[in-house]
Amino acid sequence: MQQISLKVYSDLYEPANIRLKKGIPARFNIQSINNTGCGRTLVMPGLNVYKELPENGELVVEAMPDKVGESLITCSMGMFSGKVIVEE
Ligand SMILES: [Cu+2]
Repeated sequence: MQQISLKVYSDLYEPANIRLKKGIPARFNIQSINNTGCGRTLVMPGLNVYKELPENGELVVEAMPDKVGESLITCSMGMFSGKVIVEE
């Protein structure tokens, strides 16, 4: 299991770039911090993640990176950009 700590604010992700190994389940330990807008919807299309976050709070999301390449971390409208980079 790959463990990733991800902080989500209203309009940014920290870290903005997340590197994952292909084929190993990823557990995102997410901290949502003063997150009041559309950024409360966390979307990682490359990992099939679509999750509503609380304004403040913690949440665990698990996903399987099964395809090498880059995809976005973004809101429901595709506004804010982080990146998921899956490597062999
Ligand atoms: Cu948005």
